[in-house]
Amino acid sequence: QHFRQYLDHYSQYNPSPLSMKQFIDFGSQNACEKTSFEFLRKELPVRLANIMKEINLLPDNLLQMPSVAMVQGWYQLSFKEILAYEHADPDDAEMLENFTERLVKIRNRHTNVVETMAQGVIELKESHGIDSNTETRIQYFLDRFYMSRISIRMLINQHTLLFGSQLSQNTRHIGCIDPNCVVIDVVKDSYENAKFLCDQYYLTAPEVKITSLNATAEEKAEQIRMVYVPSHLYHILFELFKNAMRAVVEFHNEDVELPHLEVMITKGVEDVSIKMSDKGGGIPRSKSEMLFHYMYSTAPQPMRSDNGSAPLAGYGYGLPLSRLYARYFHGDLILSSVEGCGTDAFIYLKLFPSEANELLPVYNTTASKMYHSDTLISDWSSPGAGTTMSRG
Ligand code: W6P
Repeated sequence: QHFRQYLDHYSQYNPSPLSMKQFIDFGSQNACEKTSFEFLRKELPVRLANIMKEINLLPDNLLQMPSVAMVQGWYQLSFKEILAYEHADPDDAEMLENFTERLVKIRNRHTNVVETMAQGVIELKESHGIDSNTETRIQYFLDRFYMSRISIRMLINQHTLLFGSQLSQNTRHIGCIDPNCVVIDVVKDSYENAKFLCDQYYLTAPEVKITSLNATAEEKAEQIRMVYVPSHLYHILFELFKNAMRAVVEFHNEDVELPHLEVMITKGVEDVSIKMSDKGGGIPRSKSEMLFHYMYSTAPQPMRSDNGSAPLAGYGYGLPLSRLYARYFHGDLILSSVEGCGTDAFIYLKLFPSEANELLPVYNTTASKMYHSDTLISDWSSPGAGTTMSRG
């Protein structure tokens, strides 16, 4: 079969990260479908091949889990489907239309990848168990795998929104990018929706106090806008709000009044920073790192409430995925907790569209080494390990 050769070939190219500016420029100057097509028919196979090579390096017993095999199958099929356009004539209008429809089908095929991979990890845990080396490697893989997925969906979304059948000419958006994203609107929207869930689950929810500081503007109260993907920011904020609300309600379950959440939005020279503070009792430092562990989140199956509704937060991939969304355009998400008091969450987003580049995993020898067992032996002491001769 030629499939392996194509995989080897395309995986040798590095993915080409685009900046927010490039996405914008591309989408505004009477967007050219032909150019977009020519870029994607190479770039999508490159990004797919790069991550498929890493899937191949996963431990055998994980690869053999039915859910993981299924995800791998979707990737192989989509890879082949895009390769079919390798020699297509870019001036063929019918073919271009067909390509766009194909992208929509591919996007739909991959809708449940996150849940399905999570299921695969559960399957592995139940059938073989997961040692700490395997856990480290799966954490490393999932961060890269989901980041790759975010980036591929971004490319597909831009192409299908700009050139698809349902043209969205009337909005000020460029594809899924809002060049004038009003940050406080996304904060309020995500707060209201998290509050709705919180009210439903706990019959109460904390209020929020939002402050805004446009530090570089003449008028410090001026509305803070930036170039961003509102759906990504919403995803991050919604997740943080749910976690903060749960902490506050559960920590103050006997109290009549709940302490407010506080959100501060600041626009500096380089960054838009959003700080969300809760007085939900915080978490011990020993557990704070685990908030971003897929494995930790995967462990207990979420408790369902009496009416079957999902719990407000926790035990999901919400936080690790939110951090990936923040990092995707070279921002970040940092949690800082004070046990006994509360938690601050900081979202940092790059303001300059030319510096907000996609952050993409690259398949190379460094990446490949992460999947080989002999690299992960700790070179710091662990308590009680002194009597064991450990030389790796
Ligand atoms: C907590 C734990 C957490 C995670 C994410 C955001 C806020 C909070 N608060 O106690």
